[in-house]
Amino acid sequence: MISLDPPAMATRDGETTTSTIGQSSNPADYLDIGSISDMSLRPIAEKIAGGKRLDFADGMALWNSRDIFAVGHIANAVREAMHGRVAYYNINRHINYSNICALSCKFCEFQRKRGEEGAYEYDLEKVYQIAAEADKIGATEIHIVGGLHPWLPFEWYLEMLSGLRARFPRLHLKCFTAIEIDHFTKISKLSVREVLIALREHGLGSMPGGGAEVFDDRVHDEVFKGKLRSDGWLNVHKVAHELGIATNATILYGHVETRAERVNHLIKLRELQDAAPGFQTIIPLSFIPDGSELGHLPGNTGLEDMKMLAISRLMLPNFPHVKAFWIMQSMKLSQVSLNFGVDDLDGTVVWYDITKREGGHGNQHQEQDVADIRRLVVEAGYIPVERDTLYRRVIRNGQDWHVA
Ligand code: V47
Repeated sequence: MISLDPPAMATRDGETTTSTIGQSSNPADYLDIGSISDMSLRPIAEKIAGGKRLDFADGMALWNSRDIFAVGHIANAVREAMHGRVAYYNINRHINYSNICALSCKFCEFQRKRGEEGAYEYDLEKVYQIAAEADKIGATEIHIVGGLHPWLPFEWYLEMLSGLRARFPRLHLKCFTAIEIDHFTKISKLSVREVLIALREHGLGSMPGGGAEVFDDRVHDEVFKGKLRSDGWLNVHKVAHELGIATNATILYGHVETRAERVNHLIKLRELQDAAPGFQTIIPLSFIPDGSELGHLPGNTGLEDMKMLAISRLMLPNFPHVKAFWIMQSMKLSQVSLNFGVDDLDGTVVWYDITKREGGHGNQHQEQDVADIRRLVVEAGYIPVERDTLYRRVIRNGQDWHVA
């Protein structure tokens, strides 16, 4: 009989606590270095076995290797040491309250200008109605992000949070990317710290990792000029962590950035996590070209997706979790990614507007059934564990749930 308890829990500094069912928390115990035929990867495996961090050159060696199985094997040694055979998922609901955005990022198929066909904005009642549906079926989290709306005042966002908090006290509110927080500082004339404190007082539970894209000025100017630069994104998350607000991080890969720029992005995240811990999860987002201004680009292959997830696991030992967001990597590849360093499959999602297959004509109803998530996890040889936003185990009886 297998226990559903997480065998090893990662701490913020990347170390693991003792296993609850006697599994080792040492990556060396999961590595078979002799089986790695690509000799350029053996020193990397040795470093991992010795508990050492990888540097930029190691990151590039991983990208340059054609031995995808060895890359996965090394990443999985770290994943198994941190989480054993557990694979997390959550029951959540995304609300994209408006696609009206002051920015015009080339990769973004979601944004519309005021009055443009397809532009929309929800009123508060609509937000509450969606949250009510989620609460009714026993969701644990609402993930709320939107465009940089040019005329909604800061008070609207505060009212949205306090309205949700009052109506649905069980739901964790994971809301607003660093880009939106920066926008709120401009419309409220408050500092980042003051904005975050106000949001928290009104119900903000944690922050998602969106808007990071690629921390590089060249890529920034080519694809998302006008958006907050990397130092601004990192500062918002630093302040959030200092206030005790947990956040996530992303990287949007597979457009105009180089592999070296991806490795640098991961190193910047690792450095911030050292300086101001508070990141829970890295979510590598696979660029979907359909319908965007970069629609001529081919998008990522399956091998590139697997490598990106595995390399994220290896470059970020101080991040407790690596998440595959199945909307972008697909559910099938997300299942495979459990053997490439991934320990979290995100959630049921339900409606998602930001990316849709087939561009603007794709379906926004993108829902994953819990039974299917669990089946895919079990089939891959892992133990499905429902978590809440802060990675605490959820004990569930139908729509009723509580945190272990
Ligand atoms: O910030 C936009 C990205 C992000 C495209 O924190 C695109 O738990 C691919 O951040 N192809 C939003 N990606 C999604 C996001 C997220 C998702 C799931 C979980 C969490 C979390 C965060 O989507 C945006 C942007 O980086 N994005 N357009 C595109 N065409």
